[in-house]
Amino acid sequence: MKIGITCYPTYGGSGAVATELGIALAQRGNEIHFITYQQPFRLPAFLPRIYFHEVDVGRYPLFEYPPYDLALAVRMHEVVLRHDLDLLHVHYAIPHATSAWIAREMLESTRPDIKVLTTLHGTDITIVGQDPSFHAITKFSIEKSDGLTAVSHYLKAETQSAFGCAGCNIEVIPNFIDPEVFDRARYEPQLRDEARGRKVLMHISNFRPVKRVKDVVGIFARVTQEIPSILVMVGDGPDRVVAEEEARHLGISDDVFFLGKLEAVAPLLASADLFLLPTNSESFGLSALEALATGVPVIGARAGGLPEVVRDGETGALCEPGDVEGMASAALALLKDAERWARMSQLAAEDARARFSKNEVVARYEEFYRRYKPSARS
Ligand code: GMT
Repeated sequence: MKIGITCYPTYGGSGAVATELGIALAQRGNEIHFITYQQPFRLPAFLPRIYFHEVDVGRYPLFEYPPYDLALAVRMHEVVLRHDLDLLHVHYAIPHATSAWIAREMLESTRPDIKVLTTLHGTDITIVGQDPSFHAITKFSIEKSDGLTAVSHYLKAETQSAFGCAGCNIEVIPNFIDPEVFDRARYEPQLRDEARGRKVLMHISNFRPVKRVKDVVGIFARVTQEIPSILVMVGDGPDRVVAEEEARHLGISDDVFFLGKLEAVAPLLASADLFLLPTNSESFGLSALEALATGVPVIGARAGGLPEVVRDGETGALCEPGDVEGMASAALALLKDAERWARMSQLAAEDARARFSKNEVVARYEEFYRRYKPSARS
């Protein structure tokens, strides 16, 4: 199949999933065309059957806000025609599903068979899409998509209730990991100089307010009082300063390491003892899944789709959002019991492989595509 994929190419779960999906689909013989404003961050320079089409937004002094959505629609229209695509698959509803709808309208006379598939990832539904300035267009774009997937059952239900489309046919296809990449046994220990024998707690995110990074620091502060530890913070975003300030305020700055945005997180995860994800409402929690697959138990919030990924009490521990004390207690209990930690670590890696392995999930996407691919095409 020839598939156009649009996503946010920058650091973040939806872009990571879309890019890994495109790479895996190309490895299985499909032709993939990424249509985005820059090369997706997880896409290496060149891979067979993968092509990148940059969206260039024309500038004009009148434009205070250059219309990216329109430039994206024009590029989608052009790539469909030039490369004879079978499908457009967009990740994150806003504005990608809207641009794809415009492109499909533009293709009405030349390629009336082209279908638009949208994967809903999280804040496109739970935050941004519910903002009054975007609600109507998000609802419209969801309803106009030919096929819809959501990364968790939670997100499917949230979409149906927030946009009043109880009958919306949304298929749940979860995010996935490559078991060969997220494999604890594969990597040499990292962070030796930083940890100096202490436990390693880790958090990876885009440091947006919803992630509650201040809570991450708060949980760590309580843990390190009893068990000498370090906190490794990977990623960057608006609340990084909030976390840095909290670490200073609590007098633990020297034990908190901000590493910034890193592409390859698997080797670091392989050196972690616990992963912290206290997000208010995580639709899935790809970083938590990557941690579990690497044998790192997750301490997080019992909210959103995270309980579909982390088995509470078996592969990690979940508390109510904002319950810093509870999460710290759960972390301490686990770190104090080496046998329980080892059992949980093993089960986490096994469970992630059993339910979220790349080959099985990508095959589900292929099966989903086949339902929408123009029938006259081989
Ligand atoms: O929705 C976002 O905040 C952005 C998005 C991203 O690009 O990182 O994250 C969402 O999609 C990920 C991939 O499907 C999920 O793993 C994250 O849980 C989800 N984020 C939220 O729901 C907050």
